[in-house]
Amino acid sequence: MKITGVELRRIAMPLVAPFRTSFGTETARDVLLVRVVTPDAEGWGECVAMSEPLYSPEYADGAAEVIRRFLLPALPKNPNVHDIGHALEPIKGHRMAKAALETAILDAQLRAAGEPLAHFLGATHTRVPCGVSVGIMDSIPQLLDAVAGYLDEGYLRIKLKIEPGWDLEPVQAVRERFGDDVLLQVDANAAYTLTDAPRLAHLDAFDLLLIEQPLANDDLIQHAKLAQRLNTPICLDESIESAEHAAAAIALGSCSIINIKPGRIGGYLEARRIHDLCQANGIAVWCGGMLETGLGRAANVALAALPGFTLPGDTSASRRYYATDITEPFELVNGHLDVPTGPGIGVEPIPDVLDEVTTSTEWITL
Ligand code: NPG
Repeated sequence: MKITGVELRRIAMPLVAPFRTSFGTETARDVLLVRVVTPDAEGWGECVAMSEPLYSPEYADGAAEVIRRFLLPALPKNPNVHDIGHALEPIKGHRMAKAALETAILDAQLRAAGEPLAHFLGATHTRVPCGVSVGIMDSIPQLLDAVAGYLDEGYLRIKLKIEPGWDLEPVQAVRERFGDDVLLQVDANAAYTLTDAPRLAHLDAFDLLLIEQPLANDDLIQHAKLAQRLNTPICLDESIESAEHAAAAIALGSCSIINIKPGRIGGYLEARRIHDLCQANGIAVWCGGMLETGLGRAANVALAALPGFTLPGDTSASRRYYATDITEPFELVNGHLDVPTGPGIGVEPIPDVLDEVTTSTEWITL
């Protein structure tokens, strides 16, 4: 498939409410979009890098630079999506930048062939169960109000962001107010060390689905030690950047669940490899999110429809984050999102809305 050129577009998307995690507070999402143009079709990829390297070493300006300076020149002349990972291999890291470019090419290729992404990936469901991620709040009453609102909207699972100083009390308050039937999990974004094991063990009393990424990204051994001291299953997110990392974590006993974020681990083909590996090893997976617009959300929902995704994902409705999405909004129906059925990722940006939020565009002829 010949690529005529690539557009790098930056958009600024205000969030409906600040989103606080152990690594910072977001009030708006600065997103890099990649549009690949071929004679037959166009394809979109959303880069999940944030504007600052606080969650991972990658950041949006850096991703744009890596794409224009290193990834585009490394592409084969007529790339097929299956060759891209190999062609980009010599460039180390930068998995968010690689994922955005590969997804745009995959989308263009599938649109040209008339094939939906969900079909290409091997999806077995037509809708996916949805959870919601709830940020750190200023007070417990504020948190309880937020959780009540999400449960009213129909979310099937609640994930609470935690950090030292905001962990046992909010979890206990949510359990007391909403009962033991609510599917509940926590996400520490690497905010603890192994010396916190006694405190984290108190979470066992609350029958959580999982605790996500309690320790630092490269602490696979420490996670394995922590797993022996907790009854709550450990789920890894930041630690898993590839299928190789997943294999190491499984072999070491560092986790029993993995959060797959395609935009962070190099794209949907690598995401499927991790899914297949986990399925073969009896490890449950679920689909994470990074505040994607409708473009990234559409592709995540397609992935979440694969058979090994047995836990609800952070595949929330568009309005969880954005008053106006750049695509038709994803809406919750009985706690589920429908998997798009159109060719490629199955959704398009709405031109006027996209123009309104665009802060810059750059065209690169190939
Ligand atoms: O629903 O899209 C979503 C966000 C879910 O909590 C969520 N994402 O650590 O998993 C995370 C967190 C995140 C958001 C991480 C943005 C990095 C950037």
